[in-house]
Amino acid sequence: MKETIQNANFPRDAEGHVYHLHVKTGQVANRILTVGDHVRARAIAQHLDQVYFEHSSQRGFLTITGSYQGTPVSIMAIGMGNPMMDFFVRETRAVVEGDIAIIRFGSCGSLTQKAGPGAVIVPQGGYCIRRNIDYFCDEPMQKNIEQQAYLISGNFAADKVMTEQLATSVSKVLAPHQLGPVLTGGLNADGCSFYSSQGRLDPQFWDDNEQVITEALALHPDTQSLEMETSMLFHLAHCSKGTIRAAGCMQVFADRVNNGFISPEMVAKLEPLVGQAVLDTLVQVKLENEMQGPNTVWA
Ligand code: R1P
Ligand code: URA
Repeated sequence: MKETIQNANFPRDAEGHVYHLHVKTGQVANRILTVGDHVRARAIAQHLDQVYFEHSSQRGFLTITGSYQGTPVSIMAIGMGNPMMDFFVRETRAVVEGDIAIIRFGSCGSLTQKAGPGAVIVPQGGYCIRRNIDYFCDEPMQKNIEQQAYLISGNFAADKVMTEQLATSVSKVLAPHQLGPVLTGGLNADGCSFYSSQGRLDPQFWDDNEQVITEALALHPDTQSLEMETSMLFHLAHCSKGTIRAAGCMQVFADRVNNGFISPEMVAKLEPLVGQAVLDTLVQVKLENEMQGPNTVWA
């Protein structure tokens, strides 16, 4: 850490940079495409007309802000898992004035025969599957908390209008290339782990997860995808007091039904196209009090 931080409740440096993303007001746009990995972010950034600002933080968050078809957008790589989504959403909310639209473009495992490797899923909502560590604890502190190894939450809806526009845009860019299919109308599940809570069996650990996918499907029969951030995004948008709208899409990397995995060649074809569709969708979203025009000093 290089800077002096004054506020222990919501840490920022003297210039107003938030602690983990290391961005300040004027460096992040109201329309944000977020991904897990830096390579995907940079591939999609090729679509920008110009780049105003770029920063890779000490904690691994990459922010690229520029314009797409004349509209300010940010592309942000945040790493993996619900905590990284929490850092990203809260610290972004702290530095952006006005409403925010966020679309996550990730990769996922598929739970449906209809979506093999290379399919794209646009979920209408999502929930979380969290490992209940008290189940594995010799001395749990709360009564009865130890009974289930995995806790399956209720559903959080994605923004309906953005989700419909996103599904239309993704279908439109993929159709000429005979890529897809694009699946809509189902749910995403965020696992707190790529392994245990996504039902991957690992003989090196005590996980009791043989039934976790069956249990999730019994509660949420429309589940199509398993990944690690999108449901948390929907949850935080739900708790943002109406200031954040969110949608998501994911390319199927792991076919959990037939045990297949996507090829690097397919990823190279799919990512720039889906990224373009996400940007096309983001610039259509109607937002209140957006920072743009002569009053915003970018970067
Ligand atoms: C696991 O391999 C990672 O891939 C998925 C999961 O959500 C998790 O972050 O998303 P990304 O491809 O965006 O990282
Ligand atoms: N990302 C995940 O979280 N799970 C998968 O199976 C594939 C990508």
